[in-house]
Amino acid sequence: MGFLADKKALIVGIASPRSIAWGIAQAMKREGAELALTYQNEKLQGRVEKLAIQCDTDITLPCDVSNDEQIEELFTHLDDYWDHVDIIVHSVAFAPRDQLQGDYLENVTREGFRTAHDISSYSFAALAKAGRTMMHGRNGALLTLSYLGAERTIPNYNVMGVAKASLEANVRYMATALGSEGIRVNAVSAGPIKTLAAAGIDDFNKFLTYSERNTPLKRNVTTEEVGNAAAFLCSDLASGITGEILYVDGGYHIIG
Ligand code: 0WD
Repeated sequence: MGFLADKKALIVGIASPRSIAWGIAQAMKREGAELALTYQNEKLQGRVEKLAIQCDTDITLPCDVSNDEQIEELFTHLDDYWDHVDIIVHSVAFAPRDQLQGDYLENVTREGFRTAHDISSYSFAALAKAGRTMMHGRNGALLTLSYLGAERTIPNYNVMGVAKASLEANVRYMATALGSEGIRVNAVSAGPIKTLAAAGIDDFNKFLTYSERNTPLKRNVTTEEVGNAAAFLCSDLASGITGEILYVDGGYHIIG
């Protein structure tokens, strides 16, 4: 029996088989969790439905996290299938492409800043607000994905780094707000992985090569490794851990 047996996990943020959220879904499924997957829009619906079959679920629901009504409806629909949810994974980020290149101050705009923070940080709190009732009294766990650019300046990451700093603060405030309900809130700070979202960052391939050479493990991490850590953090094995940012980056964050 896996360490997530009897857990029900809602996974938000699968866009392709390369998505970190897909690595998380596979690890959670392997450990015995029952899954529900969301898709951002109709364009991604078919792809997510195919992936859902691979992890034995027919629960696929629409959710654009920039829309409060869709977030509310997500939990209304989920309630038709499940009487509670144990785990919510938020693996979503977005900033307009022109914000993810060059000189931060030349390129950042009020609108770009707002969008990056809305979709990449606020939406985590929005999911928790809407999902709180279904998680109540279940030793629930919320998990999001961050990146080292929250703490250090990384070329071209720019406003997304500022949004990730906000997301990490969100983890701490949410963990404090939900702790008395037995709900834990954590993040995995993943090393660079080639996904659709990463392709939007200028010179991302160069950075992958740089990190491969310089990381203590001398290689980049995989979505499977991030998935395993996420599954652990959302399981009862991690019952004493909340408000934590766990690095799954081959040790890159420790180098000087
Ligand atoms: O190197 C990387 N790939 C890293 C990613 C290193 C460290 C952290 N992360 C983070 C990302 O910042 C993000 O928070 O991991 C999370 C997942 O990203 P990913 O797996 O790298 O990227 P991807 O497979 O593209 O999934 C992110 C998805 C979107 O994909 P696209 O490429 O279509 O933007 O987030 C979803 C969307 O499907 N998304 C939304 N979902 C609902 N509503 C929205 C939205 N408004 N916007 C984006």
